[in-house]
Amino acid sequence: MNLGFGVVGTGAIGQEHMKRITRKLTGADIVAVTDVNQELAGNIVKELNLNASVHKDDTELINDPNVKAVLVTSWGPAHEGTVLKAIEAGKFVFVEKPLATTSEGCERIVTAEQEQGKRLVQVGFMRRYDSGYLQMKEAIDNNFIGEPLMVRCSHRNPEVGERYTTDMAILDTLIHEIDTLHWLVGDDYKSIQVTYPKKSSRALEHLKDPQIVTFETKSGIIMHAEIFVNCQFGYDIQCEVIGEEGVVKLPEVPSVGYRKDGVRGYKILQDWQHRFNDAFNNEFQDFIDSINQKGEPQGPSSWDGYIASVTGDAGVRAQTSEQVEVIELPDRPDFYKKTKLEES
Ligand code: NAD
Ligand code: NAI
Ligand code: ISE
Repeated sequence: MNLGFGVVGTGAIGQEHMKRITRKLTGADIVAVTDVNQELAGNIVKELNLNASVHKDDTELINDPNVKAVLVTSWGPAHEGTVLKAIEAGKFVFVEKPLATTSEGCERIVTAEQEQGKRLVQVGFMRRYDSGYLQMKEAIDNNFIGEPLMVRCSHRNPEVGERYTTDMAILDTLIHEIDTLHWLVGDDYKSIQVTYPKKSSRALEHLKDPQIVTFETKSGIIMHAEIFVNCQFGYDIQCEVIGEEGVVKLPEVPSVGYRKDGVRGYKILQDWQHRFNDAFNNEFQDFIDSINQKGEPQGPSSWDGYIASVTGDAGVRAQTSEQVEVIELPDRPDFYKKTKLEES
């Protein structure tokens, strides 16, 4: 039987995910939706021609017996409340990042999930499903470049709006690198430092942009991450791991090469939707298949959401102090033993 999704938050990414579940993937249907903007929720049901109930809020949606998995794509501050209610009802949850906006909130979720007794939650850290990152991880795990020593990466968005604040560079944007980099090299973070290069004149008054983040891991790997969210030219994600015997680099997204007007070039993507479309498809198909075939999700867990949040908090402290901030990570409980993706 298909997995019945109830969607909480039918905004930009909620609509994207609804389209992929109904049009691209197999094994699941959208059976219910809700949004604080009820008109928006009703309109998307009509637009996609879905046989889905429109509920007044997340509580009513979670109590709908047709809903077996809750897709949380509301804005970040609303995630924790919905995830906790879904766990209490024993329903599976796919929650977009962040798991919750505070590490205390993430801890409450981790505690509730363990008390409930089995893994129910997967967090939307889709880069672990991107074929480029997976190829890099396979090479590192197979010792192809020897011991990793350094990492260099960039997370560039063409521009951001007025609501984007300096801390969001860590909590909304770098959060993807925070999750991906330690997974890639199989190590834990020890410290984080933020430095500010010359500010771009394209950044709004209130925003510090670009920023450079330096992580050190427990084994001594140094990782430099550039966050530049007004870079103008495109959505550009770069990553390179330098090892004792070689280097692996994230592949560029293929695009048609051209020669025109004296230029030899390639187009650069402009948004995360296109850059990570395949990764989003893969993460959802894995979530659906794991639940349908094995009875629980196996992708990034609420523990991964929690340690990303603890690391993000240290990053925000480092933005203010401009000093090296220690990252105190709790031990991983047996309940959150390594997932298949991490073992592969
Ligand atoms: P959005 O503002 O377009 O959509 C959010 C929707 O949630 C809105 O329609 C809003 O009305 C609704 N909403 C808010 N609070 C609600 C509540 N309590 N109950 C029901 N509905 C509620 O936002 P978005 O860009 O779609 O982002 C949503 C989430 O997705 C965020 O957590 C964001 O961090 C995440 N996101 C992840 C990625 C990624 O690359 N993985 C990319 C974009 C967004
Ligand atoms: P959005 O603002 O377009 O959509 C959010 C929707 O949630 C809105 O329609 C809003 O009305 C609704 N909403 C808010 N609170 C709600 C609540 N309590 N109950 C029900 N509905 C509620 O936002 P967007 O861009 O879709 O982002 C949503 C989430 O997705 C965020 O957590 C964001 O971090 C994450 N995201 C993840 C990305 C990724 O790369 N994985 C990319 C973009 C966003
Ligand atoms: C957004 O929420 C995302 O998750 C995107 O992947 C990221 O590139 C962007 O900076 C965030 O705002």
